[in-house]
Amino acid sequence: SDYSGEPPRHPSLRINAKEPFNAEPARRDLVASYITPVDLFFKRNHGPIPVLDDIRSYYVTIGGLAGGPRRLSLDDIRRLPKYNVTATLQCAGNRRTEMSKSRRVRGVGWDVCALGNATWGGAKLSDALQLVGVPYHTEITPSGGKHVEFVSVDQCPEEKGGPYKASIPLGQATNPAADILLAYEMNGEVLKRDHGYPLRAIVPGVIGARSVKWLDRIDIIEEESQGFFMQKDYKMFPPSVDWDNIVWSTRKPQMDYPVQSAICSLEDMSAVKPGQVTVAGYALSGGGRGIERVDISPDGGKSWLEAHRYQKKGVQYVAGNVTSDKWAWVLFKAIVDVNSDTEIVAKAVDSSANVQPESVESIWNLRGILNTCWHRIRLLATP
Ligand code: MTE
Ligand code: MO
Repeated sequence: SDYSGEPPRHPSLRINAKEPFNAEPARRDLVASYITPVDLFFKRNHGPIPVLDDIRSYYVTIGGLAGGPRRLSLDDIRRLPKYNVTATLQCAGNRRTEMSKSRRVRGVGWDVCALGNATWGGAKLSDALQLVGVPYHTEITPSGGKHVEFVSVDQCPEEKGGPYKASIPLGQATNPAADILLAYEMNGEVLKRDHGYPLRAIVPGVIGARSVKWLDRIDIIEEESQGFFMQKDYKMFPPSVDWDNIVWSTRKPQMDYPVQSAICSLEDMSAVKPGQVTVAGYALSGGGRGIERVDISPDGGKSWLEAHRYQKKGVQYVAGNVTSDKWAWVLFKAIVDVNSDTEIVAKAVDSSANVQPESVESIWNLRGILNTCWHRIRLLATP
């Protein structure tokens, strides 16, 4: 693979793999703003960043239609109604390093910052499909199409099957309320090369792996995508399955992500002066389920207090039973008293009352995805 055309990156990013480029921001940087700046947004790649020189000749091909394929230029897509959707994109591998400490897993190691919250600008996929003759709320086309496959122009290594691909059900793709975008902007700017320039899919509430960057084709197909990252990766296996007994076909590709939270104001095993300590971080859930509550324990899970949550720019706290914006994270904050060495814990509850699991062992899986266990920070009180 050729990595000579990679774009410049922010020097403060923590690099987890260089080629392909995988990096995340520092914990404190991540929660410094409600909307994650593009420079600090995590970057998750499986191959080189494609070099697309002439954008005037760029188009995305929509295949699997009754009347043959249609090409949509960027102008065609910009002429559709524009939506700005604030959605958190989270890699299924977020917090993998921590899972690997319990029992080794395979994959790029990530701390707790393989996610970011951005305002994505673009056309709705449902509108683009309607434009080419697939109406809203279509579950199956007359010719039997049931899935929408996104195909990228990027070239993943040969063993990963060439261009990056993923699919979602047609019913979701043609549902305007699912807010799936063909995005050409991120935080009000033209999408950067690292994040899919000139056009990417954004599938809110679903693991980042399905939000395909650098779109080449959108195909309506009968079966779900046979791409490597749908069939041989990003599946959640039980703790009993390891590399010697895995049968990939026994599990479905992961779609929605579960409820998650992490503390970002503190590093594990750090020393603090006895007294008040700020516990701040993020919480989010998948499938459009908002965050109902974030619980913080100052003593390893014996007692709990509820954190303040906020969702908009600045500090607009949402109290009690106000439901949160369904595709976007909430940031939280609590002040706890620390007088001796202790363990601070965070766990979130979503709008369906799903709670993060207590132990990492109970959700261990060989690929190290979806580590959503209680987030623990050990603190050493040093006067
Ligand atoms: N799309 C393409 N074409 N190639 C990729 O490697 N990585 C996926 C997804 N889309 C990927 C892709 C994964 S696993 C994630 S988590 C997100 O993009 C990351 O998006 P970001 O780099 O914009 O943060
Ligand atoms: Mo990912």
